[in-house]
Amino acid sequence: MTEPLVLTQTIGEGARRTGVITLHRPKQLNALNDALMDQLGAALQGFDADDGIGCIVVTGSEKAFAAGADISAMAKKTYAEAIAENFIGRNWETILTIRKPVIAAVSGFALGGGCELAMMCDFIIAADTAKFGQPEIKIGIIPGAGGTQRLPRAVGKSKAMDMVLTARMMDAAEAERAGLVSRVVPADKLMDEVLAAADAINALSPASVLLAKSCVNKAFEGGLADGVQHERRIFHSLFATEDQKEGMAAFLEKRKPAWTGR
Ligand code: DAK
Repeated sequence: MTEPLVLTQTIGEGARRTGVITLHRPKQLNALNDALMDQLGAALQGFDADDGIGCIVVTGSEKAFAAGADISAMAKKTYAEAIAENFIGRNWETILTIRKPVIAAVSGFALGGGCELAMMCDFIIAADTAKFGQPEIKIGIIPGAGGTQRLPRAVGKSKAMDMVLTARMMDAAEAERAGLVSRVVPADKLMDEVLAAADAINALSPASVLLAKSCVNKAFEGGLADGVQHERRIFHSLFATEDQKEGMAAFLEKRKPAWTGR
């Protein structure tokens, strides 16, 4: 049997646990190829469909989250082949269809397609060893999995241009200052911190979690007016749930809410 390119495990005790997906091509620093992206997509969809899972974590190794798209698999690709195969579009963006929160736990290199994959997650928690970059320009291409669009939204135009045009790497401290990552933690505490964040999410009302995620993502996809209008509709719709009644009643009664997911 061939070795899997992603490893999955379920962590936690409560009614909703955390699904952890570990990218696993250690010798190639988790360089992303089609087979790995197919397996990642299947693992994400499996956890998304599992009622016992509240939150999903995508991580890599200590040395690399992922060092980019696999250059050896792309080197000879022609323009006609890239179009015919729908390269990237076919299976690299499954993560964008996942409704549950997906946290990227990044240690070491997150370069090229690896940085783009991390940015497709809902938020990034980084080890102090993390290094982010879009170095594609050094190999005669440009970022092709959303990097030119998501990086400027995350860090602003000037820093994104700097990274995309010079191919320089950004360390974890700079990534936190720039807003690319939500927190930086010591490398040996990375998974503890990420699993604690996931647990905090697992304890919340599943409906508000899914809808809050979709609203924040809306801010990234369209214009401000559309986003605010979308948020208003979703906000109104939450008043149809039992969890809204329970959450507010619990606050007023100074007790913990008992979520039912209804
Ligand atoms: N692809 C394939 N193999 C890779 C790789 C990659 N991206 N990155 C590393 N490896 C392999 C190395 O070749 C080496 O293999 P062996 O020689 O041992 O067989 C092994 O991993 C260990 O790497 P190093 O020996 O280089 O390790 P170091 O610690 O010295 O250096 C490094 C680590 C991350 C700085 C270095 O490996 C590096 O610069 N890697 C390449 C980083 C990079 O350029 N990444 C961007 C890839 S391009 C598109 C859409 C999207 C994309 C493209 C097109 N279209 C829609 C058309 C996306 C493109 C990319 O992501």
